[in-house]
Amino acid sequence: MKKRIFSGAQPTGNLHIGNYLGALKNWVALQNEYESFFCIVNLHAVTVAQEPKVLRQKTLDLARIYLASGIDPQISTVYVQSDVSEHSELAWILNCVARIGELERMTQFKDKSRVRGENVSAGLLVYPTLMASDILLYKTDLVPVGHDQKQHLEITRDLATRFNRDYGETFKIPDAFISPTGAKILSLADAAKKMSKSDENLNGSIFLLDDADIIQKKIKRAVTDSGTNIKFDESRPAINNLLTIYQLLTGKTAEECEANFAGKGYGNLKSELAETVVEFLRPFQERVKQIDDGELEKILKTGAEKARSIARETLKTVYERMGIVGAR
Ligand code: AQP
Repeated sequence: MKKRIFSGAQPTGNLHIGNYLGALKNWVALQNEYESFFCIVNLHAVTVAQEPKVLRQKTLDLARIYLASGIDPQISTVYVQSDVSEHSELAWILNCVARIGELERMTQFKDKSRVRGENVSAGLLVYPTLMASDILLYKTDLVPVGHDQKQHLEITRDLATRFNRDYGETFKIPDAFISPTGAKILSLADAAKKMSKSDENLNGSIFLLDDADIIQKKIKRAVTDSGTNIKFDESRPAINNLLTIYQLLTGKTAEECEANFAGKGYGNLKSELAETVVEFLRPFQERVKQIDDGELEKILKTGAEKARSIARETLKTVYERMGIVGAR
């Protein structure tokens, strides 16, 4: 029996090259080795207000992006989170297992609630319990995510362990898969921040659907530093970041990348990187356009049916263990 992976992305804003390099690229690489579940987590998206029409559209657009990235629906299960109501049902149970204090300590909650002040939904606080449900329903072995989700994986493990202790062995304890390179792609405009969909400064992110002209402008404007040589060096995050994107898209080794830019200036790095990104995204964007609506609907329906059959079994065990029985 193959081991299982689960992962997902939110249909909020536009996916950027950080989402691709930190998550989707690894999903594609792992899908042959693992039984894979890739979810469009639209219920996570509504932890902050979304325009209904836009959310509906972005949900389908994100499914197209999964497929264009190389997720193969013949071997992987691709579905929308709200189509499998067991995610919400288990989230309620885990809300009752989680402690308010541990949820309040989550960095993502602290960061996002600081920006929103009074206007913070209870959903944002319990975001990690919904994420834990996503993962635990499938008895997931491995969760490929970017570095920003590491803490949410840890709380998932804690909740599963606590439930198992209190109600008997039920959940598999999942491991995070965080790639050593690309798990935290930084903003091109501010190397102190990660590249982010919700960043108001659009120059910080290369979106997967940006056109060639915009990509070139954004990379040309990217912040650098006062040094001159082009080497991987974590103490020079801006250059390190540009080189990392270049390395991951070309598949070259770190030594090959450094040799390629030996004796060259930042201008060369930027123009070669821009060309690399444009050449990578051109066929990707073509594939996005070619995905047929009817075909997509079928893939998501089949995916939801498969996911539901597994999720239902896990939830049944959870209810039995807890003594939750109804009249039907
Ligand atoms: N900058 C990043 N570098 C590497 N990986 C990243 N991920 C996000 N940002 C980076 C990974 O992408 C996957 C899907 O992310 P998500 O849709 O759950 O959104 P997020 O983690 O909340 O990050 P975003 O894209 O920046 O969105 P906002 O701005 O809305 O918070 C995850 O595996 C994530 O780790």
